[in-house]
Formats: sequence, C-alpha cells, structure tokens
Amino acid sequence: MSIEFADDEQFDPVAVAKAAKARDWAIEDARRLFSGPVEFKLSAPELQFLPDPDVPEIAFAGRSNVGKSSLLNALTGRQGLARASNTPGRTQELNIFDVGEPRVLRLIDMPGYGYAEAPKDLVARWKRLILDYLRGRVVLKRVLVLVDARHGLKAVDLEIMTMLDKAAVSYQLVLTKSDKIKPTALTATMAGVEAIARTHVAAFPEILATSAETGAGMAELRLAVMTAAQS
Ligand SMILES: Nc1nc2c(ncn2[C@@H]2O[C@H](COP(=O)(O)OP(=O)(O)OP(=O)(O)O)[C@@H](O)[C@H]2O)c(=O)[nH]1
Ligand SMILES: [Mg+2]
Repeated sequence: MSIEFADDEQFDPVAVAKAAKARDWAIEDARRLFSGPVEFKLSAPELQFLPDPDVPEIAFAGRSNVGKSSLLNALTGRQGLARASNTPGRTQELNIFDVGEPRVLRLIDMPGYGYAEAPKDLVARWKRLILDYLRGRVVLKRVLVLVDARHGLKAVDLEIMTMLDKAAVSYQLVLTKSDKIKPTALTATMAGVEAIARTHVAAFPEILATSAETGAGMAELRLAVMTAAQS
C-alpha cells in the first residue's frame, strides 16, 4: 500500500517514525493494562444493581452468539472470565468487570439482542435492560458493537446503531470470528461495513477485525478500549 501526499504536504520521515513509536508504546501500555488485575465485579439484572458510576465503562454489545463474552475473555487473556457458550442467550444480565488496581475502567458484557427463540417476556426484559443501560449510563465511554464477520450488519444492528446515534453514544464496530472466513472475504466485509459506518454520526470511522480464537486484532482492540476509556 502506498501513501499519497498532497502537493503542499511535506513527507516528514522523522514525524512518521515518531508517530509509529508512540503507537508502539500505547499498544504496550494497553497490553500491560489488560494483563494486570481484571476481576468480575457483579451481574446486574436491572440498572439499580449497577455499581456507582465512578470510572469509565466500555460495553460489549451485539447479536446473540456474536462472540461478546469470548472477545472479553480474549481481550483480557483470561479464558472463562466471562461465560461463553454455543447456546444463544448465554449472557442474561449486565456482567461487570473491573480493570486495573486501582481500577481504571470497567468492561460490561451485555446480553445479546435479536435472539428470537427465547421466551417473549425474557427478550423484552433484555431489550429494556440493554436500551436503558446504553442510553442512560453517564460513564459509558464507548460501545463496541460486535458483528459476525461472516454475516455483516443485520437490521437489528442498524437499529441499535441508529439508537446510539440519536443518544449521541460513541460506538465502534468490531468484526468477530475473523478466523471463520477467508482474508479476501474479510476485506470485502470490512469495506462494506466501513462504508455504512461512515453514514452513522456516532460511529467510530475505524472498523476492527478480530478473532477470539486466534487473537487476531486483539492488540488493536486493547489499544482502542484503553484510549476510549481515557477520552
Ligand atoms: N471460531 C470462533 N468462534 C468463536 C469466536 N468467538 C466466539 N466464538 C464461538 O461463538 C459462540 C458464542 O460465543 P459467546 O462469546 O458466548 O457469544 P455471546 O455474544 O457472548 O453470546 P450471548 O451471551 O448468548 O449473547 C461460542 O461457541 C464461541 O466459542 C471466534 O473468534 N472464533
Ligand atoms: Mg455472552
């Protein structure tokens, strides 16, 4: 890939090298942060059970079975921290994890949306919980909206994205299970999803492709989460 410069721009190799070095340091800071203390705090079936909003929060949202709990585990390098399962509807409450000692941020593993097979009243309860949390949590710094790399954006994802746009809650689209498709297909899906992200005001322009299985994209995701918490 070549980088093109406008006529009036000067290519400054020193500035480019400095920026690359700063990014390497930030990646290393993020790696250290998540390899330090990470602890399960509590499960909140309703908003009233959430901890005091005293540190930044980053939430993992997405359709049921997209890989939210698995990604949280991969991000923190701890298998089994958040419970993942092949059965959709595994995560039923807002599961809260404290990161750092002293605590610098919280990760929120959310129930999935768009899961049609669960009993109607249960789905309604999850939906209420998800929407109330996403719209009303003052310390929520960014929502990671997870999208299965094989399937791309579905109607229910676009619905959540539009809701977040309206509520002015910043979010980033993260493709999951990138190990399950060929690199060419992944590139095509990324381009399509990126084009749609550009039309949503609260969406972060950069899309991340990840795999909890292989660890692909995890250094970038750690950096994105740490940076979002500091913003
Ligand atoms: N191959 C592959 N499988 C994955 C990946 N991430 C998750 N899975 C699998 O996908 C299934 C669902 O993963 P979960 O992490 O439980 O998904 P979830 O989004 O938390 O699901 P709910 O809590 O039910 O909404 C599990 O069988 C995981 O092992 C990945 O990156 N690659
Ligand atoms: Mg889950």
